Amino acid sequence: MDSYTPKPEHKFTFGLWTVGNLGRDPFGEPTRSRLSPVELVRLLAEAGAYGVNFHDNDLVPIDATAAERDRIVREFKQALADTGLVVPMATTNLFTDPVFKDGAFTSNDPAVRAYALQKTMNAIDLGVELGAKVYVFWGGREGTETDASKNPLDAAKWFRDALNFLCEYVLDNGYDLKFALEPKPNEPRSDLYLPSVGAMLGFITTLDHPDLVGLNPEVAHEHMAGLNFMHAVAQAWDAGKLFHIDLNDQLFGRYDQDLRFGSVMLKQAFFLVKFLEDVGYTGSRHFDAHAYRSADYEDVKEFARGCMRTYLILKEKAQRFNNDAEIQALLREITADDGVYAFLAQGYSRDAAAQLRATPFDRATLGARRLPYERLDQLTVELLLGVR
Ligand code: GCO
Ligand code: MN
Ligand code: MN
Repeated sequence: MDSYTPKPEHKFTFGLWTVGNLGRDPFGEPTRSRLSPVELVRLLAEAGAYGVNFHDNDLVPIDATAAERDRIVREFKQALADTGLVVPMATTNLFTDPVFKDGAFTSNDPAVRAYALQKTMNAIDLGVELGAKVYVFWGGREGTETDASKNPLDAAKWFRDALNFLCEYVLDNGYDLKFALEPKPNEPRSDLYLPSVGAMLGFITTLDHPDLVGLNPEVAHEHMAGLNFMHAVAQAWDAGKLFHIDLNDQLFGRYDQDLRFGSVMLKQAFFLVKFLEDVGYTGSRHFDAHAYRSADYEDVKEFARGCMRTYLILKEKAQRFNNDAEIQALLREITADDGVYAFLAQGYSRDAAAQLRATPFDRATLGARRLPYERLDQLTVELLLGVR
């Protein structure tokens, strides 16, 4: 037990599909044998996780009979009770089965769109039964290879209709559940609709119940698009839409890597953790990552421990940053405000505009202002490297 030991209050969660990933890739067969949901719950409990999330079919196979479903859910609930793990989030698999080869809610086939709705209603019931308060929508196949195949306006309408229908379903059933949309730019489709956090935020404003719908941003997905993930998270937070978060790691310009949190872009991970802790984000810290294909299940456990441990180390580094006298002095210098422009704080008024027009500005002095960002960044790097 050290200060980097995960505790329930840290809200570290993993999907069944993360530690349960079999190590399959487009070029290779599985390298790990399949563990049952109950075995995965035990593995996560041993690693120190707080919660476990799932797609409907991670838990209940797509062809299960009602009796099989009931037995699986009963055994899973028992494993949760035995280990103390909870289920904060659930989601639907709308991408594995060939029926979804052209998308689910945005399939060109109205029967597939209807089936996707029915599957999601059932999966929402399952998630709520197990305690989920957040329901994620990752549109894994909501996209195209050729734009000859689909009009993006039709796709937007179908996706909107589906979310409106499902919001009503949640309200009609009195469920305490919010939706979190997860954007991704591509993979497995060539192009996915609503590819970034910003795109999703814009889309949500077009829904019938925008208050019920927020974001589940993922590190890897914004990195795949070459974007600054922390900035995207900040925008979602600013809009009151950071309902959930998928933590992992990913180099720019690569295929979807789903690496252990903080394992490659350490500085970005640091600023992300610092942001989440500074603003007081209270939702799940969900790790949507996979162990290397070379890992056995002992190493998978190390992978899970590593995600949480790195988060907690970075959290401590963020506190250190906030308490570092030299860093804080530099920040005070950079953000110094003598109050001269306080008249702009209330926004526009005729008086404020008149006062602003009458204010002289010395551009040369303003342009010559000292901004010691090199020093600040070097101090940050030294702090991260452990010599500060
Ligand atoms: C991916 C996605 C998924 C989703 C998951 C939950 O790139 O495969 O990140 O892992 O997060 O389907 O909806
Ligand atoms: Mn992903
Ligand atoms: Mn994800």
